Amino acid sequence: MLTLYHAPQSRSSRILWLLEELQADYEIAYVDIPRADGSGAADSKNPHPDKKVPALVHDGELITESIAIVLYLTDMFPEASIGPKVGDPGRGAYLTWLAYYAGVMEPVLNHQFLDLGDHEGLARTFRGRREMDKRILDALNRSPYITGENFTAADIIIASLGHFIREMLPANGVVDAYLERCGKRPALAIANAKDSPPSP
Ligand SMILES: N[C@@H](CCC(=O)N[C@@H](CS)C(=O)NCC(=O)O)C(=O)O
Repeated sequence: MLTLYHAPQSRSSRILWLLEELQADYEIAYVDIPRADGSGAADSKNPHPDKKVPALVHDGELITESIAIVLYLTDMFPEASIGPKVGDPGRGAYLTWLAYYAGVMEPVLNHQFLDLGDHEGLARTFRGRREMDKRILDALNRSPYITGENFTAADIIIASLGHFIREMLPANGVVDAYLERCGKRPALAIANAKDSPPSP
């Protein structure tokens, strides 16, 4: 059994989208989290060690960190063909974009949106927004999806950023078209309908 610990309109929303793409049999455990506006609170029901979302439990095993969850799930459902397997063409690009998101895009975007200023050490480690935008534009000018010709779970991660806050991705028509293309996925509409707890 798969259980997603989920808080609406958060980083776990993209895992909901992924589970729908995979046509997985899963249940949602809605949990509360502290929100930036001061509402919400840590939820004792949440098994995440930091009480964050997403958290996934599979037959008693806990998986945290969005990218670990993405890889765990696409490896678990290879028939959905949205995560190239070991030995498949495109596996390298898939791993690269997932790791680039967690290791570079998250820090660069957080730094920018929290207005933390420039530091030479940050540029050395992560580069910056200009380089990040170029990587994304180079990829999307080459092909319709971030890793190539086919939609993968890496698109769920990257497109979700732009669906949530458009300014997180480069201001460019190629990206607008990409967000529209990904936004039309039927699985996303199903996930969006589940993105809030059922009314009591
Ligand atoms: N690196 C983590 C980040 C998870 C995260 O920060 N989630 C936010 C929601 S968008 C959260 O749970 N915040 C609650 C808190 O900080 O206590 C991942 O990608 O899974």
